[in-house]
Amino acid sequence: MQLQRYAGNPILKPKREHPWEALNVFNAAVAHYNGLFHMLFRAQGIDYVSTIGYAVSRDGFDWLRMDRPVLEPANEFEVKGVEDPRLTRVGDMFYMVYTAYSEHGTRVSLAASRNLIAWERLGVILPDEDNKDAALFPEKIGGRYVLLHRRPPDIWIARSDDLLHWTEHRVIMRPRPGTWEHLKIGIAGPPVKTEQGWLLIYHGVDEGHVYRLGVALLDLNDPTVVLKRQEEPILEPEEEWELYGDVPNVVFSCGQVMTDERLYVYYGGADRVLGVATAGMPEVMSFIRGEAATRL
Ligand code: BMA
Repeated sequence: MQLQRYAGNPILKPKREHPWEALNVFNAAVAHYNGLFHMLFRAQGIDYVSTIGYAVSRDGFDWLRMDRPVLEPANEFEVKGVEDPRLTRVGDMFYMVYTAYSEHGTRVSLAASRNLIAWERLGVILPDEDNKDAALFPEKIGGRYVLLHRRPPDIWIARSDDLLHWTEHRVIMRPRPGTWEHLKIGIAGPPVKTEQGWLLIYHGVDEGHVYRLGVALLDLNDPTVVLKRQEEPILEPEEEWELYGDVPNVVFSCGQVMTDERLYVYYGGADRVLGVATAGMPEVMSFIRGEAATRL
């Protein structure tokens, strides 16, 4: 499976007239709900403090954004920014898992909303450890909430009864040595449910610090089991705005949407702008159903 870039990329660029999003807009979470695409994106002004903005779209390509952030640093764990949102709808609530950044380091934090604009903080959910790249599954599995997170260099899973206290931490995927994901891996957006398993987009970093995207499939009932994992990346930096920006050679995703027709993967290019790349359902299904190109 390979992603095809949208010809109109980048879909979102920094806006000089708004200090909070004047320098970089990147790493976005996206949900398709009530016929609209809803985006939460990471924004930075020239002070490099990140906030989270909101944008909305009919088709997933043309976006209208709000002129103010929906989440700004608000406590001692967030002094240097709120970063890299991952958005999951569970029941009738939206949950945003994000990185709180401060002198304490990076902390996985959770906020909840009914309307995607007004967010209520539930706080740091993985305390006392540097962690990031976390997202909630959209439903309970075996009666418990499930979270993916990252203890470098691996992707981890954890379970909870109340979303606040997380136990049963286990590694589910490690980097494959000598490949495009040699140094470390972390999830992109939350897993997408299919009949054959949870589709997981993830990022990998090589020894030259190039960020690429890959794809895996996790067992529906036991997501610690990796059923498939494609050897080749599904997207790697090629365009000028992916090669040059604030951090060079980066395609980094925090979210995707799957409709009946296709998979839309939203990603930051070089930590400066936002793009989208897609795959048609036949291509997605050939990865999910196919035998080829799998080495765990
Ligand atoms: C990661 C995260 C991302 C960023 C990437 C590349 O550690 O901080 O937000 O896009 O590095 O700089």
